[in-house]
Amino acid sequence: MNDSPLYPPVAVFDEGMLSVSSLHTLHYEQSGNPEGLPVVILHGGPGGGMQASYRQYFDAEKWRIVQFSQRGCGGSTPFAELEENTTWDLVADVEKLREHLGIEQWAVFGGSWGSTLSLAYSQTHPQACLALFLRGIFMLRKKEIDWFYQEGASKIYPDAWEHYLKPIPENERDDLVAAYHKRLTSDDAAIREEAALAWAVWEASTSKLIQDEGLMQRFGAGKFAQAFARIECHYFTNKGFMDNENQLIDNVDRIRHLPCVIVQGRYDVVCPPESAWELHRAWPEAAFHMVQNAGHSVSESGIAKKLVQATDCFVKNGAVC
Ligand code: STX
Repeated sequence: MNDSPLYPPVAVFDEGMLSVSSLHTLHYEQSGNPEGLPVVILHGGPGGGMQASYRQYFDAEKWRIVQFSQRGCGGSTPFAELEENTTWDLVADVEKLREHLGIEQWAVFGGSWGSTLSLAYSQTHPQACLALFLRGIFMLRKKEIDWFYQEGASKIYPDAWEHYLKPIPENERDDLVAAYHKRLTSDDAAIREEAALAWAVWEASTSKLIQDEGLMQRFGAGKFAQAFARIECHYFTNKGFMDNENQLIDNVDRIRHLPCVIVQGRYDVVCPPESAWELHRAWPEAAFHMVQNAGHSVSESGIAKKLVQATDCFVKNGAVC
């Protein structure tokens, strides 16, 4: 019996590489119905890369699903590149892709860092957006970074935390993001790789309500960690390239007219519910779902169910639920 809330796997009908600067080229894919309602999927990290499974949150007969891998990750090139890689570069890239595909307006779907980028993009280009589907809210503020990379999540996962601390000598542990940044940008590939692996496995160890060994292995395999860890740490070191800490909350008024749904796992240790709650308070018109039996991951069934329900509602009725 298949009780997954997700739609079945969806085939790609168009794929390409879009040059967005003299340095960066993005890999994108379109799936679903070419005549359907357009949606762009913004993946997490930053540096996580697009996944085929993200398409399964949409009815492929009704949606024109657009995905791409953000600068420096997935199939985008150059791999793990930090130059010309900022929040505002990515916001401009989303617009370049929309124009390249001849789409007037689209819905925006993003979780975790994808929610950060969805807010930054829609607040910069509200006229291009139809609706927002947000999950595992992350606004890249100091308290959010500190909780996960310095002290907080450490108390819930002390065992995984030991592995995260391992590459960093004791005398550098008062600023772990800075200590990691130094190693992730080292000229020595072995130092970069050790740090990237420990950083990525920490996130994989804490992403689900029930720890998933398979996810830990996937985050630790191949080149994934190099892009994920380097790009995340680069963004966090630079405070997300925001003008101020509360920018994404303060600018909610720019997007408040848009239908929006916020889905949050109660036991999300990577992006704790406080941020989703603050966004909900700043934007009470947005539908808000606290999923009681879920952590951070988009694949957890309670989260997936609410997201599929929301995309179904919007494509049928033009409203979120
Ligand atoms: N970063 C969390 C985030 O955006 C703080 C994220 N965590 N895991 C992911 O993204 C992927 C599943 C996309 C790798």
